Amino acid sequence: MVRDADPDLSRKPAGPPRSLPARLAELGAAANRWVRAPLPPPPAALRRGPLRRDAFDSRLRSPRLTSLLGLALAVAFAVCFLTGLISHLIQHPPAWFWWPSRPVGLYRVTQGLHVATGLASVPLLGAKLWSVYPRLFGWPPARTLVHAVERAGVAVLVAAALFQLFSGILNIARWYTPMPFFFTAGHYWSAWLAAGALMAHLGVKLPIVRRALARATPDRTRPGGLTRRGLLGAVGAAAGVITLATAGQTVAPLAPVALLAPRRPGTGPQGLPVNKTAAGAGVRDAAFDPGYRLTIAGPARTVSLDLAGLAALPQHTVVLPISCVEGWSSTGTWTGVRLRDLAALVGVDPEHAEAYVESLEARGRYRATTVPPPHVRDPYTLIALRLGGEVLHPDHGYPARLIAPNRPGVLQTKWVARITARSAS
Ligand SMILES: Nc1nc2c(c(=O)[nH]1)N[C@H]1C(S)=C(S)[C@@H](COP(=O)(O)O)O[C@H]1N2
Ligand SMILES: [Mo]
Repeated sequence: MVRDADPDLSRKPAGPPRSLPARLAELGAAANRWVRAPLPPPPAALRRGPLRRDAFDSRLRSPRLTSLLGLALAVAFAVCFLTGLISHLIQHPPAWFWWPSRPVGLYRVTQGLHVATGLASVPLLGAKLWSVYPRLFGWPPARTLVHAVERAGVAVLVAAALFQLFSGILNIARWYTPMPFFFTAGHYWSAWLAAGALMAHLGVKLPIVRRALARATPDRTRPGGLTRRGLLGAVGAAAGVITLATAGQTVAPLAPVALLAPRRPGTGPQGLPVNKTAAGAGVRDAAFDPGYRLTIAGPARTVSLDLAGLAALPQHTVVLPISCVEGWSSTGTWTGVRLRDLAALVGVDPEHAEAYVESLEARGRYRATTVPPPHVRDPYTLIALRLGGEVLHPDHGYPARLIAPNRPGVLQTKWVARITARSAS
């Protein structure tokens, strides 16, 4: 290959010495030529099986098909990433992060979208990978260094995307055996990997996508065979069926057709699903112990209340959902004591208070939680004693559980034993 008009680096420059920026520009140009230089071809003897020329002859595959699937997938991934990020930030809030307590069902919507877009991505990703997988056997495997780096980026993207979908589905199914790592951390960091690789991939492919979508290329599929429209319709239908068969876990009217959802609203004791039971948490004895007291500690005093003492405080009733990170949600009618009243009881101004709520549960990741000021202040935030008019079922947190508006289920601590209130300002 002849390269024209490139300055010959070996020749001494004529005239005054060049500036540093000029030298850097030359170095950059040389590096650019080097990484784009053709790599030596691999031995031709390896060119067998799927690596042989024209091993894949489906005429259904085209840049247009791949672009359409890729765009749908990019939208689904973007919604899934952003809603997942919100959920992560609520659970691990950095100092700058602020999440409101209203609207009460906002988290139910964002997390419902997170799980729905993740599940709809399964057929989209499957079809997208099918539309490009012959490239896996492209020859030569890497034309230039740049090409090799781009392919490595695609490998990271595919691996991270598959990992996200598989780990998310395993978490929905609560099947942790195949995941010998902490799901939340793995799912979170791999999401950044997928997002970064996706941005790079989009940057590289955007010109191709634009070209493929600019003009309506004729569908050159064989007569009588599956058409592009047919394939896209089937993929869309698959995504639709998956969504319909799972959305009922959070959209109550769809519950009867939620055949793929492991948890559904209205099921379980007192009409509410249960993730961890009282027996599973090892709190049955402590919960039914007549010596049970709820301890509220504050800067002014510490108060211990038995069940009669709690029942003697002003009671309030609110209608709030439990919105699990796994995508299911269910509305309950809760009655109990306002957390803000308990903060005031121990000498903390409830308008600017933070509360640390601990469970009878001795171990377990979700045995304690911090309730931030917007939620302590909110009159809907209760230490609930009753659900649907009845005394709390043991599996729903008897004798007392936290229920707050617009919060992930994992932060709605059950079997509350101790509350520490402090001023947040
Ligand atoms: N102490 C304690 N509280 C807990 C949990 C837990 O494991 N331990 N699980 C949480 C999770 S993940 C959810 S979704 C809700 C479910 O509440 P429910 O069982 O009353 O529906 O409780 C939360 N409260
Ligand atoms: Mo949950």
